[in-house]
Amino acid sequence: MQVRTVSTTPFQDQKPGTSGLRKRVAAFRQAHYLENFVQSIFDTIGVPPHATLVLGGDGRYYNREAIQIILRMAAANGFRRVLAGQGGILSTPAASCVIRKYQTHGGIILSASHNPGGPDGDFGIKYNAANGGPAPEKITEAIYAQSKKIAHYRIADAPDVVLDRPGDYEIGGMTVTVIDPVSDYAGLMESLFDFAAIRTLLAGGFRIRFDAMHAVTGPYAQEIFLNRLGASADSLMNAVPLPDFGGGHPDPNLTYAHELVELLYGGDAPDFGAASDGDGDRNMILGKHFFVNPSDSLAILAANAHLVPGYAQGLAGIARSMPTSAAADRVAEALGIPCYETPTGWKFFGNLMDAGKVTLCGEESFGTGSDHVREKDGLWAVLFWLNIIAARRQPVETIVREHWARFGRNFYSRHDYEGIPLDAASGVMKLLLGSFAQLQGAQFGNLKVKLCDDFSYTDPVDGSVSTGQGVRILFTGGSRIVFRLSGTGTEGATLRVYLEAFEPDVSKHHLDAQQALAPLITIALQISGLRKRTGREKPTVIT
Ligand code: G16
Repeated sequence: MQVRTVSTTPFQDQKPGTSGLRKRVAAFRQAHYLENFVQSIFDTIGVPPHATLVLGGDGRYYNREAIQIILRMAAANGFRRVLAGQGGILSTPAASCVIRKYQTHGGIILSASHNPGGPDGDFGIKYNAANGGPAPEKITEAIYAQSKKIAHYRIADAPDVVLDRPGDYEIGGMTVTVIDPVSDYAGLMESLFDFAAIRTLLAGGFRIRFDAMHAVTGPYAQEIFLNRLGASADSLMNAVPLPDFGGGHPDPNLTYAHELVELLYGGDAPDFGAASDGDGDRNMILGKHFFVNPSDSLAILAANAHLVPGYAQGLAGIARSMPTSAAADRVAEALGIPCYETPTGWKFFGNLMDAGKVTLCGEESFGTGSDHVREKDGLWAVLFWLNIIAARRQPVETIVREHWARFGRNFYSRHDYEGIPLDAASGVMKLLLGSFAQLQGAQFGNLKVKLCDDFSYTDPVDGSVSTGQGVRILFTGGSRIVFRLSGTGTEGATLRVYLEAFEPDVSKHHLDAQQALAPLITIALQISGLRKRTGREKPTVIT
């Protein structure tokens, strides 16, 4: 094998965000851009003798080309084997599953998650460690530091590997094992959930609709829902993965999954609806004419986990990201288990799961998962819900309303201001950070500020500290407003405003969330001056 050492100069913008490096496809196609970042990963993690790497992506535009480059670089950097998904495909949770099952030296996942794809869309890359989870901050920081001083990368001169058939292929002395991307994952799902009960539910006329949004979960949903659970073919929509997601925005929320939302809110609606994102780690759950807020979803899964075979032995604990509502905290309290509050980003859950401190984790950003892998997992969440419904034989809405009646309702909403100028966004954050003294103890109508801070987190397992994780304005009585800048966008800045109010009174649970949160929305706009600074009258997305 001919290995070339190629001289290169650093790019200064390869800082991983909330979940890996995400940029426009055009940025990744610049000469040496992908290669520099991949070499920075290999230089940082080291390549022990006989190491195996997992490699796959969500199939978006540029996936195939990037896979071939990474294979040639893996061979040149001393990997003995790469497990690659057939066609270069692996959903993010399936990649995590494969890393863990085959105990590899981690894996590289190519995805920009819910961001649009295509030649003018986004691309992304991240390294997941040997536990199957996104590399923790100390590794991503080290990769970034390396990317700023990189001087050369290594790549083998070798032809493309055929990725379309499972089997072993040779590239420069390294074996590429092309694996079926679905089977390991589907087997894991079958080991956790009561497939027989779900099959009976579906056979009894319970109608579901799963929207794969032309992204990676299509083939997974086909195998699990149709082949293994006997759902009818019309249970799936947009199930053919496309490199540009059919021109859509593969983000399972009320705005971007509108096709599914219209069905579930229309006449003759199915009983259950769900959608997943570009790389299959997010989920949205809908009942007939009913939306399940992701924060509530985590709490409801936790409260009903005893009905699911894989979790019937009990939960060690629950973790949620800071902006996620405290609905799960109430369940943890009732179950007598701990609840951890981490910064945004699945990477913060890894240590807690590895240490056996938590079983379920969740985020307001449509992510839920458990210690079965080290990523959030869209189809897992859908199956968890179906298992609960099969056991309780109640509609989604009834399950949610009964949950609120028992635990109280955490009214919750997130307002996103997407694509605003960076200086306007940082101006808002700076203003808020400078207002703490003034806000502390301030009274707004019947709401009094109890505490404001810039959230920081000390990992209880390794003691690492993460600061600057979002501005919290906490009110007496449990209401709060959180301001945070997104770490996943590629264009300008996205300012997120998270709003939460706790309501124990069941007679008020029917209220619309925006209505219930109206006083907090007014305060948020007032104290941040965001309309003036951003020129935006309304959020781009409300969930
Ligand atoms: C990623 C992270 C999540 C995070 C989400 C939103 O999700 O894995 O942990 O909650 O981004 O982050 P932000 O608010 O910074 O945009 P995904 O699905 O994009 O990988």
